Amino acid sequence: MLEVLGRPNSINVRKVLWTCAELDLEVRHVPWGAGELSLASAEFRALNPMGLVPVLRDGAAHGGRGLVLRESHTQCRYLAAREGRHDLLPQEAGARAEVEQWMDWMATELNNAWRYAFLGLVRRSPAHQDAAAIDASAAEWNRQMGFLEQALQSTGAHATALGFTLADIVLGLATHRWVMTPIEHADLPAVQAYYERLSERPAFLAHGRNGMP
Ligand SMILES: N[C@@H](CCC(=O)N[C@@H](CS)C(=O)NCC(=O)O)C(=O)O
Repeated sequence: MLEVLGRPNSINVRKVLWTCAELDLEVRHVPWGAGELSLASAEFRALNPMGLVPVLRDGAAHGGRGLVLRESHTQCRYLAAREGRHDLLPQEAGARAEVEQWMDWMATELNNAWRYAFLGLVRRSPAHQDAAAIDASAAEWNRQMGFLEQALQSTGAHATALGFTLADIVLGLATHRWVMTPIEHADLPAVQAYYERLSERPAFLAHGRNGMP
Protein backbone atom coordinates (compact mmCIF):
# COMPACT_ATOMS: atom_id res chain seq x y z
CA MET A 1 0.00 0.00 0.00
CA LEU A 2 1.10 3.56 -0.73
CA GLU A 3 0.68 6.18 1.96
CA VAL A 4 1.29 9.92 1.75
CA LEU A 5 1.68 11.50 5.16
CA GLY A 6 1.24 15.23 5.63
CA ARG A 7 -1.24 18.03 6.15
CA PRO A 8 -3.10 18.91 2.94
CA ASN A 9 -2.25 22.64 2.96
CA SER A 10 1.47 21.88 2.62
CA ILE A 11 2.76 22.64 -0.86
CA ASN A 12 5.24 19.78 -0.57
CA VAL A 13 2.55 17.28 0.35
CA ARG A 14 0.43 18.50 -2.55
CA LYS A 15 3.25 17.85 -5.05
CA VAL A 16 3.18 14.19 -4.09
CA LEU A 17 -0.62 13.93 -4.05
CA TRP A 18 -0.80 15.55 -7.50
CA THR A 19 1.88 13.17 -8.80
CA CYS A 20 -0.05 10.17 -7.45
CA ALA A 21 -3.17 11.44 -9.18
CA GLU A 22 -1.37 11.89 -12.52
CA LEU A 23 -0.13 8.32 -12.15
CA ASP A 24 -3.59 7.07 -11.24
CA LEU A 25 -2.23 5.50 -8.05
CA GLU A 26 -4.39 4.53 -5.16
CA VAL A 27 -3.00 6.14 -1.99
CA ARG A 28 -3.95 6.51 1.62
CA HIS A 29 -3.49 10.12 2.67
CA VAL A 30 -2.91 10.67 6.40
CA PRO A 31 -2.78 14.37 7.40
CA TRP A 32 0.17 14.30 9.82
CA GLY A 33 0.92 17.82 11.01
CA ALA A 34 -2.77 18.63 11.43
CA GLY A 35 -4.85 18.22 14.58
CA GLU A 36 -3.67 15.47 16.90
CA LEU A 37 -1.17 14.06 14.42
CA SER A 38 1.89 15.87 15.74
CA LEU A 39 5.12 15.92 13.75
CA ALA A 40 6.94 16.03 17.09
CA SER A 41 5.55 12.66 18.16
CA ALA A 42 7.84 9.67 18.50
CA GLU A 43 5.66 7.81 16.00
CA PHE A 44 6.23 10.42 13.31
CA ARG A 45 9.91 11.00 14.18
CA ALA A 46 10.51 7.31 13.66
CA LEU A 47 9.45 7.86 10.04
CA ASN A 48 11.18 11.20 9.53
CA PRO A 49 13.61 12.30 12.24
CA MET A 50 13.56 15.78 10.65
CA GLY A 51 9.91 16.18 11.60
CA LEU A 52 8.83 17.40 8.15
CA VAL A 53 6.13 16.37 5.72
CA PRO A 54 5.58 14.78 3.29
CA VAL A 55 6.62 11.25 4.06
CA LEU A 56 5.88 8.56 1.50
CA ARG A 57 5.52 4.91 2.51
CA ASP A 58 5.49 2.20 -0.08
CA GLY A 59 4.73 -1.11 1.57
CA ALA A 60 5.35 -3.04 -1.65
CA ALA A 61 8.89 -1.74 -2.27
CA HIS A 62 12.02 -3.86 -1.74
CA GLY A 63 10.07 -7.06 -2.32
CA GLY A 64 7.56 -6.25 0.44
CA ARG A 65 10.04 -5.00 3.06
CA GLY A 66 8.78 -1.49 2.41
CA LEU A 67 10.30 1.93 1.82
CA VAL A 68 9.92 5.19 3.70
CA LEU A 69 10.97 8.38 1.93
CA ARG A 70 11.27 12.02 2.94
CA GLU A 71 11.87 14.93 0.50
CA SER A 72 8.93 15.71 -1.76
CA HIS A 73 10.88 15.91 -5.03
CA THR A 74 12.56 12.57 -4.37
CA GLN A 75 9.12 11.09 -3.75
CA CYS A 76 7.74 12.50 -7.02
CA ARG A 77 10.72 11.15 -8.96
CA TYR A 78 10.45 7.78 -7.21
CA LEU A 79 6.78 7.42 -8.09
CA ALA A 80 7.24 8.41 -11.74
CA ALA A 81 10.18 6.00 -12.07
CA ARG A 82 8.32 3.21 -10.25
CA GLU A 83 5.48 3.54 -12.76
CA GLY A 84 7.80 3.82 -15.76
CA ARG A 85 6.35 7.21 -16.63
CA HIS A 86 9.18 8.60 -18.71
CA ASP A 87 6.88 11.30 -20.01
CA LEU A 88 6.88 12.82 -16.50
CA LEU A 89 10.55 12.08 -15.77
CA PRO A 90 12.58 11.36 -18.91
CA GLN A 91 15.15 8.58 -18.96
CA GLU A 92 17.55 10.31 -21.32
CA ALA A 93 20.11 12.19 -19.21
CA GLY A 94 19.82 15.56 -20.93
CA ALA A 95 16.04 15.65 -20.95
CA ARG A 96 15.91 14.50 -17.34
CA ALA A 97 18.33 17.25 -16.32
CA GLU A 98 16.12 19.85 -18.00
CA VAL A 99 13.20 18.71 -15.86
CA GLU A 100 15.27 18.47 -12.69
CA GLN A 101 16.84 21.90 -13.00
CA TRP A 102 13.38 23.45 -12.73
CA MET A 103 12.57 21.25 -9.75
CA ASP A 104 15.80 22.28 -8.04
CA TRP A 105 15.21 25.95 -8.86
CA MET A 106 11.75 25.77 -7.34
CA ALA A 107 13.06 24.17 -4.12
CA THR A 108 15.89 26.69 -3.75
CA GLU A 109 15.76 30.10 -5.49
CA LEU A 110 11.99 30.40 -5.75
CA ASN A 111 11.21 28.97 -2.32
CA ASN A 112 13.68 31.33 -0.68
CA ALA A 113 12.21 34.29 -2.54
CA TRP A 114 8.63 33.84 -1.41
CA ARG A 115 9.17 32.59 2.13
CA TYR A 116 8.98 35.87 4.03
CA ALA A 117 6.04 37.35 2.11
CA PHE A 118 4.06 34.12 2.19
CA LEU A 119 4.59 33.49 5.88
CA GLY A 120 3.75 37.09 6.71
CA LEU A 121 0.75 37.64 4.43
CA VAL A 122 -0.84 34.19 4.23
CA ARG A 123 0.24 32.25 7.30
CA ARG A 124 0.16 35.50 9.36
CA SER A 125 3.32 34.51 11.19
CA PRO A 126 4.10 37.08 13.91
CA ALA A 127 7.81 36.70 13.13
CA HIS A 128 7.27 37.80 9.49
CA GLN A 129 5.45 41.12 9.80
CA ASP A 130 8.21 43.58 8.86
CA ALA A 131 6.66 45.58 5.98
CA ALA A 132 9.98 46.32 4.24
CA ALA A 133 10.98 42.66 4.39
CA ILE A 134 7.57 41.63 2.98
CA ASP A 135 8.03 44.11 0.10
CA ALA A 136 11.55 42.87 -0.60
CA SER A 137 10.39 39.26 -0.60
CA ALA A 138 7.46 40.07 -2.92
CA ALA A 139 9.80 41.92 -5.32
CA GLU A 140 12.23 39.01 -5.41
CA TRP A 141 9.34 36.57 -5.84
CA ASN A 142 8.12 38.53 -8.88
CA ARG A 143 11.68 38.69 -10.24
CA GLN A 144 12.10 34.92 -9.94
CA MET A 145 8.69 34.27 -11.52
CA GLY A 146 9.96 36.40 -14.42
CA PHE A 147 12.39 33.59 -15.26
CA LEU A 148 9.48 31.18 -15.59
CA GLU A 149 7.74 33.76 -17.80
CA GLN A 150 10.80 33.90 -20.08
CA ALA A 151 10.94 30.12 -20.34
CA LEU A 152 7.23 29.79 -21.07
CA GLN A 153 7.46 32.42 -23.78
CA SER A 154 9.94 30.24 -25.62
CA THR A 155 8.64 26.74 -24.84
CA GLY A 156 4.99 27.66 -25.37
CA ALA A 157 3.01 25.42 -23.06
CA HIS A 158 5.15 23.94 -20.30
CA ALA A 159 8.31 24.62 -18.33
CA THR A 160 10.38 22.58 -20.76
CA ALA A 161 9.73 21.79 -24.40
CA LEU A 162 9.12 18.14 -23.39
CA GLY A 163 5.43 18.53 -22.60
CA PHE A 164 3.90 18.09 -19.14
CA THR A 165 6.50 16.75 -16.67
CA LEU A 166 7.23 16.69 -12.94
CA ALA A 167 8.66 20.19 -13.38
CA ASP A 168 5.13 21.42 -14.12
CA ILE A 169 3.78 19.81 -10.97
CA VAL A 170 6.14 21.70 -8.71
CA LEU A 171 5.94 24.90 -10.78
CA GLY A 172 2.17 24.68 -11.09
CA LEU A 173 1.85 24.64 -7.32
CA ALA A 174 4.34 27.48 -7.04
CA THR A 175 2.36 29.49 -9.60
CA HIS A 176 -0.84 28.83 -7.68
CA ARG A 177 0.78 30.09 -4.48
CA TRP A 178 2.04 33.21 -6.27
CA VAL A 179 -1.43 33.93 -7.70
CA MET A 180 -3.15 33.38 -4.35
CA THR A 181 -0.83 35.51 -2.22
CA PRO A 182 -1.97 39.12 -1.85
CA ILE A 183 1.12 40.89 -3.23
CA GLU A 184 1.32 43.30 -6.13
CA HIS A 185 1.85 40.85 -8.98
CA ALA A 186 4.18 41.52 -11.87
CA ASP A 187 2.49 41.37 -15.26
CA LEU A 188 3.42 37.87 -16.45
CA PRO A 189 0.99 36.85 -19.21
CA ALA A 190 2.68 33.57 -20.11
CA VAL A 191 2.60 32.52 -16.44
CA GLN A 192 -1.11 33.40 -16.23
CA ALA A 193 -1.79 31.38 -19.40
CA TYR A 194 0.22 28.49 -17.94
CA TYR A 195 -1.92 28.60 -14.79
CA GLU A 196 -5.07 28.36 -16.90
CA ARG A 197 -3.57 25.58 -19.05
CA LEU A 198 -2.69 23.51 -15.98
CA SER A 199 -6.22 24.06 -14.70
CA GLU A 200 -7.44 21.81 -17.50
CA ARG A 201 -5.93 18.92 -15.50
CA PRO A 202 -8.32 17.44 -12.91
CA ALA A 203 -5.38 16.50 -10.68
CA PHE A 204 -4.28 20.15 -10.50
CA LEU A 205 -7.79 21.25 -9.57
CA ALA A 206 -7.90 18.57 -6.85
CA HIS A 207 -4.50 19.15 -5.29
CA GLY A 208 -3.31 22.51 -6.57
CA ARG A 209 -5.93 25.09 -7.54
CA ASN A 210 -8.35 24.07 -4.81
CA GLY A 211 -8.69 27.28 -2.84
CA MET A 212 -5.73 26.68 -0.52
CA PRO A 213 -2.68 28.85 -1.20
N1 LIG B 1 12.67 19.71 1.56
C1 LIG B 1 11.46 19.19 2.17
C2 LIG B 1 10.77 20.30 2.88
C3 LIG B 1 9.62 19.79 3.71
C4 LIG B 1 8.95 20.89 4.50
O1 LIG B 1 9.51 21.98 4.73
N2 LIG B 1 7.70 20.61 4.91
C5 LIG B 1 6.96 21.55 5.71
C6 LIG B 1 5.55 21.68 5.14
S1 LIG B 1 5.53 22.33 3.49
C7 LIG B 1 6.86 21.04 7.12
O2 LIG B 1 6.79 19.84 7.34
N3 LIG B 1 6.85 21.95 8.10
C8 LIG B 1 6.78 21.61 9.48
C9 LIG B 1 5.39 21.65 10.03
O3 LIG B 1 4.41 21.58 9.26
O4 LIG B 1 5.26 21.71 11.25
C10 LIG B 1 10.56 18.58 1.07
O5 LIG B 1 10.59 19.05 -0.07
O6 LIG B 1 9.85 17.62 1.35
